[in-house]
Amino acid sequence: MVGRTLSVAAVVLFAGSVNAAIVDTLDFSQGWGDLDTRTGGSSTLSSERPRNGNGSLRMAYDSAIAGTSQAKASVIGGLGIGVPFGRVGDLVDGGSLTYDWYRDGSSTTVAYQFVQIKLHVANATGAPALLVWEGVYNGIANATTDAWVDDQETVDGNWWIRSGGTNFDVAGGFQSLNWFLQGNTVMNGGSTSLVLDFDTVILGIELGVGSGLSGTFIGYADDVTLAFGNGVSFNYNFEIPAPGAIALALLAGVAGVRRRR
Ligand SMILES: [Ca+2]
Ligand SMILES: [Ca+2]
Repeated sequence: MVGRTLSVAAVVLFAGSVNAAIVDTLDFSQGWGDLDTRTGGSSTLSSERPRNGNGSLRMAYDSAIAGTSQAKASVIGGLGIGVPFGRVGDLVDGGSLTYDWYRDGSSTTVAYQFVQIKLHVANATGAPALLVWEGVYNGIANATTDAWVDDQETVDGNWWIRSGGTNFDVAGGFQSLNWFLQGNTVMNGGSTSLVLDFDTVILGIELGVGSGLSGTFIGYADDVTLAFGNGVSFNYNFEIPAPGAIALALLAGVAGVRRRR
């Protein structure tokens, strides 16, 4: 119920606005931070494959360290605890969710793997679920390597849902966002997926790779754009801090140390 109240406030606050942000730290101070990167995996801001500036989000793992069932890198972005970006319905209705991705050719994991995108959502009762878009379920059997793929569109594709601790990535479970909003559910064993509705809101955007895959992976993502059909949009450009900013931060740190003495 709290989530629903906040959603109304947020829609009013951001109506018709374009919210573009540079993300050059993953400590959540700019909304983005580590969610579930595990031992043997890493999620960092990197200058190795810059995009729209001096950097991008680098995600990597090595299942020899992580273990195949654990190999994972994952970050999440949001507006704050319980503050929604907007309604999934307004995303489906003329909106778009895009990002740029890059798979390094040195990766040894299965050829369809690249950084994937997920939406953390809550239905009208506040119950949470995860909606997952993966290239392999959207006609990408072999990921492009050593080149950026620009503005990967996802909204019109196939998604699957995770709720109540169960992945519903089973036959019949790969559906449009609109199909889920209509209240349709998926069965997996004795579990049924959460019922979503047209008041379902987006609370977070996750970028990640893994788990469950063996081998090594190095990839990048950038230029995440969440645009609703009502004109509200959010854009995130992953960058590394400019040298001046690093120097200032170090000076501030030194000053802080001195003050504490
Ligand atoms: Ca960038
Ligand atoms: Ca782009």
